[in-house]
Amino acid sequence: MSEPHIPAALIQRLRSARRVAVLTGAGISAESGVPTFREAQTGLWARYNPEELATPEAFRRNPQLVWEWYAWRREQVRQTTPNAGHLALVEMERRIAEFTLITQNVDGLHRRAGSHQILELHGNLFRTKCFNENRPVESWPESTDIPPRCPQCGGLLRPDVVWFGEMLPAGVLRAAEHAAATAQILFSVGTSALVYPAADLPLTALTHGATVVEINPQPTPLSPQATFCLTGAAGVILPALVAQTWGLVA
Ligand code: BV8
Repeated sequence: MSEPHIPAALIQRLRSARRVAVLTGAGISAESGVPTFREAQTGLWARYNPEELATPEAFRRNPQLVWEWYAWRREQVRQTTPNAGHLALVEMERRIAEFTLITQNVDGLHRRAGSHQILELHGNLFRTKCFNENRPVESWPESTDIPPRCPQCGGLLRPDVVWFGEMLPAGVLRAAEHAAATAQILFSVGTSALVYPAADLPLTALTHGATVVEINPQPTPLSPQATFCLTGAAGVILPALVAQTWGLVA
């Protein structure tokens, strides 16, 4: 399949850009085999809607079910590897003076790919915290309890992710808003642009005069406002963008 054509105007802007921000969603991990957030869940989890499971209410109602859903997702992610889309962003970070990678994903694949300047808006599957004290817990005694208990207070442990209805980590969100407000180019990659406040970030970039580039196989609510819409998979378009901008072999 021939390499996708990237508009020359975008290549010129990216070649001369000093400040670039990238917002990624579940779509960038799709080619690694991690199902996107709104795709039907597989097997045991098919009958659950992620938006109903990813809430504090669901955890209070059935902590074991929610803990086991995240344990299943951790296991799924452990068996995947970063894909060409993640790796293209690692190369972009090397090429841009001030680069910020803002991700909604909790799978940790950007860090495993080699990205450094990462803002995890919604936390990380592989970090655990105490539901009562709301502070990270690195380890806890082996036990058959599901969820396991906090070694300090005996409360339930939970994944250190941001659930629907929960506030995003304030410092991370502030840094993401600053990156979006000061970027010359903001890429929105693999996100349905439905979840807030993350979905506000490309609009913040637009109101500050940035070029906003959407990379997604389907249109989203952001598409009509984006400066450029590159339709397709992140794992195909991002390597082509890097190759055509900086002359690398894709
Ligand atoms: C908050 C962690 C303040 C957990 C996630 C009414 C009442 C209460 C709240 C709200 C409300 N209205 C709005 C809100 C706010 C709410 C919200 O936005 N709801 C939405 C559903 C309307 N947001 C919140 O609650 C946030 N907190 O606002 O606090 C507050 C507090 C109380 C009351 C009001 C406000 C917290 C949001 C964070 C939720 N946690 N994840 C977990 O993962 O288990 S969000 C979850 O959705 C994932 O992180 C995911 O990243 C994110 C967004 O989804 P996407 O990444 O976009 O994934 P999706 O599947 O949707 O799309 C994938 C895209 O990829 C598709 O477009 C597809 O075409 C594309 N794709 C597919 N293949 C590829 C591809 N792209 C590229 N390449 C491919 N190969």
